[in-house]
Amino acid sequence: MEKTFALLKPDTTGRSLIGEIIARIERKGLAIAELQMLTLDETDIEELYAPHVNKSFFPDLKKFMLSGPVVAMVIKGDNAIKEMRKLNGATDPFEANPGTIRGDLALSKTQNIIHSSDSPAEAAREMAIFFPNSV
Ligand code: FUP
Repeated sequence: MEKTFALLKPDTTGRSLIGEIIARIERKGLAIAELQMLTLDETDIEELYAPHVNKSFFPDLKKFMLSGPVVAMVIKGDNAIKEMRKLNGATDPFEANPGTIRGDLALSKTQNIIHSSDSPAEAAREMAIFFPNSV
């Protein structure tokens, strides 16, 4: 059984879409193995987005990620990493297909509802940040 890390962003909590997103994940057959609602600080954001800290969009991304509570989760199931990426859809909601979380529910490349790990190495790294006892 593979595990991945996912994070519902401040637009999800602000728009009361937590249930909508978790329902989609569960309907697919994936299981929520760990879940925590929290407000990130700057260090959390810099750790989570370590590969992006020097990108031009990072200041706006950081401001958005600080703007409200998030829901951190460990998600478990066959091919969980790739299945979650398919459920999410493309990073830019304009490119994301209808039927995906971002395609159905978002308009902005920054405010795009959900993050999930893109590889086994990133899944392990990101789970260790938020759920150090579960890895
Ligand atoms: P994803 O793995 O689909 O979340 O996307 P990336 O790792 O490419 O991007 C990380 C985060 O940076 C995305 F959630 C959204 C944000 N981002 C922007 O805000 N602007 C951009 O131009 C690209 C990415």
